[in-house]
Order: sequence, then structure tokens, then C-alpha cells
Amino acid sequence: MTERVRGAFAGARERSSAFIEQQRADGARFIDLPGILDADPVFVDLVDLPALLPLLRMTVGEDLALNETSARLFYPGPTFTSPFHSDLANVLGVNHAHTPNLLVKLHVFFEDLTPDQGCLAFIPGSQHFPPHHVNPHRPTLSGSAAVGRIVPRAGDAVLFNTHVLHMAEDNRSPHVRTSLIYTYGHFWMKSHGNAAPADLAQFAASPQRQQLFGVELPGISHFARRLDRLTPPTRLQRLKDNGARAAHRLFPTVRTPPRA
Ligand SMILES: O=C(O)CCC(=O)C(=O)O
Repeated sequence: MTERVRGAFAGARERSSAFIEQQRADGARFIDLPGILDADPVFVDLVDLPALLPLLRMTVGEDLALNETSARLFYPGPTFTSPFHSDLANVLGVNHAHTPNLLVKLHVFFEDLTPDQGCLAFIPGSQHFPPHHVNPHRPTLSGSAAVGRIVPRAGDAVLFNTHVLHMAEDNRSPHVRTSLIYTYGHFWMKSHGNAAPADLAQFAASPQRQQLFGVELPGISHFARRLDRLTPPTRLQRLKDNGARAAHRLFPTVRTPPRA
């Protein structure tokens, strides 16, 4: 798989060489290759890789959907990311300190990185802080023992809650850092245009991929899409659901005030 990804990424990079040249001429320090899900089937296969999908379902929930993709080249030089940041600090309506599963990122590496090649750094535990709790510009922060760094090998993937304080460090090596970043959230969220391949009709026989790529189904609410309910419920399932609802009414686990 890692070799397939590496080869396909190299092909996509080659085909985008004019775009890359233009971006570099305009001063870009990092470049995201366009339309990666259409560049090679391996990039679609990565979205629901059997080795990863169960972990994503457990982490985010059964209403899992792809939210964004980036196929990234990070050139030698200072980092392009904000200093330690939460991606969600400006998202309203959610208590981030208590919500570990709103939006997660999977950084996939298919080349070994050296420690100075723009690796990811995190402040573990900071996902429990309220937004803007830490001043990311504190000069001592990057040297603090609170910071953890990950130096990945080819074939590694790093999955994290996007509220944990994180950043890419400077790329002080002479080599471009390459990676894929797949962001996952919930089906009801608005996703980016690059979170689905152009031809969605090819997934007509795959309800799993329809959900992951945000394909709407007539008669099914945005809030009701579930990877563990891809087919209509059987009579037994309906019976079980009704039983569970009745049991919950009779023996509630949480006491709520009486109904008005
Ligand atoms: O390492 C990168 O390319 C970006 C890291 C980052 O800040 C992010 O994924 O939100």
C-alpha cells in the first residue's frame, strides 16, 4: 500500500509540475496538489482502508464522513502553520474541552522523515483546554517538556483530535516533506470540495463510500446516516430498537425532570 501511495503521489506531483512551478514562483512554502481523490484509485482506497476504518469509526462515530483532503508538499524553510494551534478555536457552539470527536485529522506518511523535516509537534493533553488557553507565541513553548514530536516512518499515519494544540515545525532539512492529510468529521457537517471524487456515480453500489463522500440519499436525514446502518433495518433490528427504547423509558439511566 505504501509503495502504491508513494508511486501515485509521485505521478500526481509530476502531472502538476506546471501548477507547482507557478505556486513556487508566487512564493508558496507549501503546496497542496489539486484533486487528489481523482488522481489515482489508491487515494480513494485510503479513505476507508480496512486497517484504519474501524479506528476512525470508534474515534469519530458511525456518522463518519470525509471532510477535507490535502496532498501536501512542504518545502525546506520555516513552517507555514500557525504556532501551536487548535483548528477549532473559532468554531462556535461546541464545548471543545469536552468534545474529543468533532473533527480528526489523519496525516499519512509514505516516506521516512528526518527529525528536522517539518515534523508534527503536539502538546498532549491540551485538547482539554478551552480555546485560546495557551499563548502559542510564548518563546519557551517549543523547548518545553510538554511538547511531543513525531518523526514518522514510511507507512505511518498520525491520527489526532484537531483541538489538541499542534503545528508543523520548520523544515530545516534540504528535502521536501510529502504527506497526505485526510480530515474526518460527521456526515451532517459541511465538507470541503476536495473531500469527494468528481465521479460519485461510481459508488452507486457502495453505501459505505456514499456516506464517506457525503452523497445525500432521499428520505434519510443528514443526522441519521450511520456506517453500522447502511441497509434498511431488518424486522429483528426494529424489534431490538423498540425494546431498547421501551427499556430506556421504564428504567432511565439518567433522571430528567418530569415532562411538561
Ligand atoms: O503538517 C502540516 O502539513 C499541517 C499541520 C497542521 O497544522 C494541521 O494539520 O492542521
